[in-house]
Amino acid sequence: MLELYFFHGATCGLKARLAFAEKQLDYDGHAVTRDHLRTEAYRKLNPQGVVPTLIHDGEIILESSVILNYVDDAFDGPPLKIDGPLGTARAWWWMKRADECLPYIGTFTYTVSMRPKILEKTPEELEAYIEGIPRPANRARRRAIIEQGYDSPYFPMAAEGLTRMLSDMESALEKNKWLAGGRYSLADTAMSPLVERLHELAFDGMWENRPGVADWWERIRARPSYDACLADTPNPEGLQHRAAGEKAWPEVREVLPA
Ligand SMILES: N[C@@H](CCC(=O)N[C@@H](CS)C(=O)NCC(=O)O)C(=O)O
Repeated sequence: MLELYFFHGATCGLKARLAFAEKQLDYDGHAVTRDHLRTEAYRKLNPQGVVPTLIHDGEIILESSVILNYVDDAFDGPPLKIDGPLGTARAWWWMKRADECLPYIGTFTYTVSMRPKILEKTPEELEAYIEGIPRPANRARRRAIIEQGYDSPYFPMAAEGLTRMLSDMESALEKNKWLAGGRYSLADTAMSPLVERLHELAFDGMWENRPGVADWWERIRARPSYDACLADTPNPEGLQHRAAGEKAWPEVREVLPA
């Protein structure tokens, strides 16, 4: 039995769901709320209180990149790795990049779109919300973003990190059709949800001068896996992200490195 815990709108959850769709696998999906992630019951499955959590025949598998790799190894279906050591190395490089860039995506999402609603909490609720984040590093980042908004030191770091991510993608796509080689692989699965979030924020201008990324993104969106994950169950926060992002974009584009 294959079970996946995720929430609609979770970048890492989408990563795992895209891999399942690419492998054409049936699974029991448990779409949970953010509040559920903080319960004792969920933390027994995933001590960090995050998604995704995969359970396969009773074994718990955590970390989205590990899950991608596991799903490809454990099940039949179209292979999502490129043969040979170079293909494997490139796929792992991109999966590592996706993990490194996730906090930058979180910083953009929370600064631009989530912060105003969170600031509606009472001081006590806000403190309980921030203190409820299990990992100290994540807690400190979220506190700075909520308290300082665009002035937190994390925003320029995210702007630089995501610009570099797109620039690295452009370089790879100048050489190969897909990120890790001549065909779609786990590298593309891992990076798609990050670009999806920038797209949800209406920050597509970040790749207006990157034709390789623009073309790759159109090809990602044309794949059946994209519709399988997003057509019937779009991110419920998608409209909010777009409205906030459209408003923020003129100022955000000014602080993006060239
Ligand atoms: N390194 C972990 C990161 C997981 C993570 O941070 N997930 C986010 C969603 S993308 C989450 O569950 N956040 C909890 C929240 O928003 O409350 C992975 O790749 O699985």
